[in-house]
Amino acid sequence: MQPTHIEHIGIAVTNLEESIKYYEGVLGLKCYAVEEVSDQKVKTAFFMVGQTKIELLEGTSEKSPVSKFISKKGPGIHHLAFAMDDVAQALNEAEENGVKLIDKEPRGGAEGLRIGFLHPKSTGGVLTEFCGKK
Ligand code: CMX
Repeated sequence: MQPTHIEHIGIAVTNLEESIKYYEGVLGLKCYAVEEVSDQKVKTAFFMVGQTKIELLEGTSEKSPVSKFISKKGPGIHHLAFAMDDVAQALNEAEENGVKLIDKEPRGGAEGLRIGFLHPKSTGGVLTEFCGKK
């Protein structure tokens, strides 16, 4: 597989609106979209820095992986997403290399992208996402 770039850095936040104020007011970035991804139980806000995206994530229910993460570790960096030309193929290759997958098949994520997660216990503690158009 060949990741083309870091597609985004996912950051878990307790309050999306408050966090947007920091990224816009202090860092001078522009929030270009807010989107709820019901499948993932999150509300997201996006900023571009060069070709890398920052994705703020607020859980929409106590069962959200993001809410669970914050209750255990507090807010902060939640995951790293690599852009892949073919997410399904990249997931298969990771599994062939002994990585435990959270998603065996790509599923729908924010911005209409196909996404799939690798388990942090197989990736040196970093929740890792592959994302792309297919
Ligand atoms: N980064 C690193 N480690 C993490 C983690 C994260 N984001 N989330 C959980 N872990 C660790 C926990 O610390 C815990 O480690 P210990 O056993 O050493 O304590 C272990 O993984 C298990 O965690 P848990 O709290 O018991 O949670 P679950 O096993 O129920 O779920 C995970 C963990 C990663 C499988 C789940 O969060 C998941 O499926 N994540 C992928 C989906 C997701 O995060 N969606 C939100 C973003 C969506 C988007 O970007 O659009």
